[in-house]
Amino acid sequence: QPSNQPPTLPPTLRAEQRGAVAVLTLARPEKRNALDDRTILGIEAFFDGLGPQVRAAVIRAEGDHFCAGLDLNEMRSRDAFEGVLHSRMWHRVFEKIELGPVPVVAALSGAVVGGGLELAAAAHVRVADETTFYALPEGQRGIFVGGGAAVRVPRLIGVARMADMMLTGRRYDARDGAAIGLSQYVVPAGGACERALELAERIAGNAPQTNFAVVQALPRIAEANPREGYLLEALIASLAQSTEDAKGRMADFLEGRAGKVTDR
Ligand code: 1HE
Repeated sequence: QPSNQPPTLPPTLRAEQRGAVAVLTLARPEKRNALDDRTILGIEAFFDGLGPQVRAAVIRAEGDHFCAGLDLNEMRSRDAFEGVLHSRMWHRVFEKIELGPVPVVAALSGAVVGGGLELAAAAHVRVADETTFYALPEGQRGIFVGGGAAVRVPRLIGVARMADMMLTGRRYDARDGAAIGLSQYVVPAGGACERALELAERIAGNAPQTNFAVVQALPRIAEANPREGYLLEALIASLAQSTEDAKGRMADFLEGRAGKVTDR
């Protein structure tokens, strides 16, 4: 249950509030922000604890690398069933990002690999700086993705490109990654966080019913049978446009008080 008390986070994470934007920082640069269990559970606590004042979130990282993926030290000591439970824990936590209360922007740099790409893929908008590179080294380590990549990465780049990354160890740099859909933005080195915050502030200024529809409804509609998808789209569209908020925003435009799409 969200409360005004900030959640207790492990030392590998830091949270701060910037206006309506909640910022989560991966703070384990000495291990390239490798994700151990306490960090995954801390990410869950952060998203569970977002209060009603939060309208958007940013995930960023300290150091040169966004995230080196699963902490390989913890992997050695898991048996098969524990492995299933561990993977399901990642699924649960990353679903709280993807289908959580607010849109999430990820600020990427350096390595976005393995579980790091899985984490980034759960966000709604990815901003990569020019140092960013993507890889799925699971193929080289003799393992498989387990944090949702087999579902989310093909949505971004297709099965064939993901298979190539895993089979051949192919890396994509920031520009090629953006071209195939791994990020929506590429910015100069060191600029990802600032741009992510700008975008998050813009998102936070949207109508909450629109952000809700984009986060909760859009991915489900896109994957639904089209017959159900069109109906769900109609229901959500009607719900959004019948709010006082939407009526006010449309009147603002018609009466010359709101920006045009050419203004940005
Ligand atoms: C780690 C990890 C890690 C770094 N688990 N400790 N992910 C990988 O296979 C990627 C592994 N990492 C790398 O390829 C490189 O570390 C990087 C390209 C990300 C960065 O290179 P570099 O030269 O800047 O750093 P480094 O010297 O390799 O690493 C610095 C330290 O971080 C070092 O520890 P130290 O105690 O010797 O200083 C590394 O051991 C440690 N480190 N990455 C543990 N991943 C739910 S399924 C998901 C499956 C996966 O994610 S598999 C992919 C795992």
